[in-house]
Amino acid sequence: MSVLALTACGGGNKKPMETPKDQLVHRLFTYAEEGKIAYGHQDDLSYGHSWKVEDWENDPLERSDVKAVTGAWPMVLGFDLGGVELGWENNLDNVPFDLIRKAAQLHVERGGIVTFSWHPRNPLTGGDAWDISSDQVVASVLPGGEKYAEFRLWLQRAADFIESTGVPVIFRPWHENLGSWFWWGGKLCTAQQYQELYRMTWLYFTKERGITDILWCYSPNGDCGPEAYMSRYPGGEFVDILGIDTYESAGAGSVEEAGVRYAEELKSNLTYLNALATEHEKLMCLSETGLEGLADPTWWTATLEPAIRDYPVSYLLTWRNAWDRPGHFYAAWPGFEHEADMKAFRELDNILFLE
Ligand code: BMA
Repeated sequence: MSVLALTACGGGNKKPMETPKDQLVHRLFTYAEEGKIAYGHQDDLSYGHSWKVEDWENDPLERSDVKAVTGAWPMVLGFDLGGVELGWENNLDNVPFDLIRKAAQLHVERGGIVTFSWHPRNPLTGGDAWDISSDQVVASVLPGGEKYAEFRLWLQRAADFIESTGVPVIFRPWHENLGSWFWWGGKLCTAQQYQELYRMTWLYFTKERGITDILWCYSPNGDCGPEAYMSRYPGGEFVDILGIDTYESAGAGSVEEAGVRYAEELKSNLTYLNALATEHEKLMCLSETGLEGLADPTWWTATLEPAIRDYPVSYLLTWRNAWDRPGHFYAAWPGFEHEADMKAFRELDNILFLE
């Protein structure tokens, strides 16, 4: 306990000090209660559409596609830890972990919120997170499995990195667990194995390492219904936020039709998520969403916002603007033909950016 905490507890005041995690939980609950939704963007300070930070040590990390378009940074900054488990210097998308640490710290100092996803490699085959050639991978990392000892080292490296940031973060490991595109996906392990994997991760961080300033986000892919959503839920003790990853996809038909479909799906997902969050007394968020390439000129204000405004979504995160893949972007960038709509989105009263 710190001296400050001791002082706060003294003088007859028995109320324990709020931890950074408590503060973040309260902040997100307040957003939800007030009908506000924080906007987030993956990798925002490290690169954008056709640019990237080269010399992170001497870079103020102020550049951002979102800021260039809207005048403000995203409130939530996402990064991915893929590669940290092997001690890589850069993550799977070539962002240096030292840059990620610096950006996370700066962003919190500026008043923002940080979230980490994790696409770890496949510990059994040596492939990447998308290597689904074996359905024995989760079994292999659980106690008694052939990769258990090695996997503990992976957890250690991930925990070391998160701890080294010194800031509270929203962590959402083992995401999109109902689809079968990651080695921890629906057809690749049983529900019980999945739950053991999630709990083992939580227990290692929380109990073995004492890293308690993490908000744990459970974020299955959407469009599944409440039963499927909860079918792999690790349990209330291990989760702070109920999230959902769901994207608009072009599919057949026009851009307008795709938008209508997405908005309907989103609303039905958020309806059951809201009921579950209320029942389990958890926060809720739209942990990943977006429309790759933003072909819909009014996607932000006419599709996304109307679909989410009536739900207590504490934050939403759109995916990355790849610097080296011109069509792989989920936020507007300066010069993009439909950039005005994202600026209009930022100006809405219920959407929070980082001023
Ligand atoms: C995917 C794509 C990939 C990327 C991965 C992890 O959705 O953006 O290019 O490597 O996320 O960030």
